Amino acid sequence: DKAQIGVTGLAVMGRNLARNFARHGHTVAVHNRTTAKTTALVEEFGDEGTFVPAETAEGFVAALERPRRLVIMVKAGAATDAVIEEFAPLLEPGDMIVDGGNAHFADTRRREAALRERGIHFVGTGISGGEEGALHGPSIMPGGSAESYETLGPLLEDIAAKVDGVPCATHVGPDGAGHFVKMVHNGIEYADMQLIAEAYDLLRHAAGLTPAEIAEVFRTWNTGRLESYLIEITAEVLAHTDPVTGRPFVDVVLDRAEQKGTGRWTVQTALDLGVPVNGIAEAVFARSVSGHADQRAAARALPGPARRADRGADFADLVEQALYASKIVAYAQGFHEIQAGSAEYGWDIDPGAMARIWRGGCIIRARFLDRITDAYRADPGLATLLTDEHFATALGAAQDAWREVVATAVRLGVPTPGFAGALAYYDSLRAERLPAALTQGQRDFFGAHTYHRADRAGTFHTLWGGDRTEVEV
Ligand code: NBP
Repeated sequence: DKAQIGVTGLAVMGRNLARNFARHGHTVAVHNRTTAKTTALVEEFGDEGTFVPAETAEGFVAALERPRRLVIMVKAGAATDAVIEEFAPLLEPGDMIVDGGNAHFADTRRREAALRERGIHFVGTGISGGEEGALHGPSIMPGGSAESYETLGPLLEDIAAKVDGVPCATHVGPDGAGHFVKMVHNGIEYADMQLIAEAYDLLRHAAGLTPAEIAEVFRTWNTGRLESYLIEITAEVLAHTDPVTGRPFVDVVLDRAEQKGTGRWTVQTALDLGVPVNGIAEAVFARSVSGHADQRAAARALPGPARRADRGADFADLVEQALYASKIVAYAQGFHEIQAGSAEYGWDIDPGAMARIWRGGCIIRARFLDRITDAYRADPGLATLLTDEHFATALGAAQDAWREVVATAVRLGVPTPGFAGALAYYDSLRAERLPAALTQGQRDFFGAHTYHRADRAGTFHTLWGGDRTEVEV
């Protein structure tokens, strides 16, 4: 019997995806550059389903039923190109190559166009949820042609996470749309994590709670509107005691956050698209700041307020409100980027469907995502999530607390770039007038860059070096 699907690249992700397909009753061809991994997979997990191990690329392709569905799970970048070049010549028109790695969407667009010329569907697919998700049900964001989704979709929906019986997989849009949405998903994840970190820092240094007490606060939050995987694991991490020293685990870990790059891509792409994602950018920068040990050591003696924990335990409720409001902003910015990318590349992405497929499997899975789906269902043309009725009401109710939390942080010298940046974005969007008018005046002064007037149409320049009359240009 031929295999319905094949997976090449059997490191943690590929191996678990292959097992997931097999556990769902699909015959899975498996292949890896180093054959030992293929053999090990079949030896260890062969009883979970039907695997067809292949030692060679030819053998792997021959094991697949047509049209062939071949999933690549190798290191993103040059390895992906090498594997595509290895397999594409062996395929026939109508076959599909699914790249489940963390590719940059621009690479996916390039690969899709090149393979389309050869009649092969290239399906750049965002897969979120890490190792565990790959095995038990990830969130799956496939791009590529709608035609490819007809044959591929049912298999992907089979192995995806389910929430209320609905699979966390859907066709995102053509060519690089899937990897684009996965990228923004990761950017939002960075922002969410940063906001949670700031909440912890404030509870610790402004309210004087211990990590164990803060774990309890997060556990309580996880029963309310903030209920999410990230809040849940935050409580777990904070409650953990280092077995070596007996101290809170969070106090023995080096405070230097690392990153693999998808958050950075989200911000770089946002800059190219002209989308203000300062909440996500602050999160990327916060990780970056944490890693600059030299600057941090040099700056340690700079003056600032003593971190006197002068807020009581009731401060936690204000922090919860600031966290929820800032989170709404981060998601609003991420969805703005998705909509801008969709418009730029003609992808026609349904933003509500993205929130729906993030409800399970992935790292940012949360109760809150239903609200986003509802918001876009109520108004598909929604300009910003902030003005959706539910979110606008929540922001309105939270904004006093949000300001007080940011003011407290500033007063005590606790850095909260996420909370403060999100609040500044909120205030910028709601401002009747922005000082951008002054910026335009300066630009016209030094560079004759011209300006528009609020009171009449046309493009104008003031003769700053002369008699300062205004000319229409
Ligand atoms: P890695 O990213 O560590 O890649 C290892 C795999 O790539 C091995 O199978 C290796 O074969 C293969 N490979 C390499 Br490296 N160069 C190759 C080449 N030139 N030709 C053929 N095969 C090559 O694996 P991973 O951690 O399982 O991740 C797989 C993909 O999934 C990556 O793109 C990663 O970014 C993404 N990922 C996603 C998540 C998530 O949560 N969504 C988590 C982790 C990873 P070998 O065995 O012969 O060396």
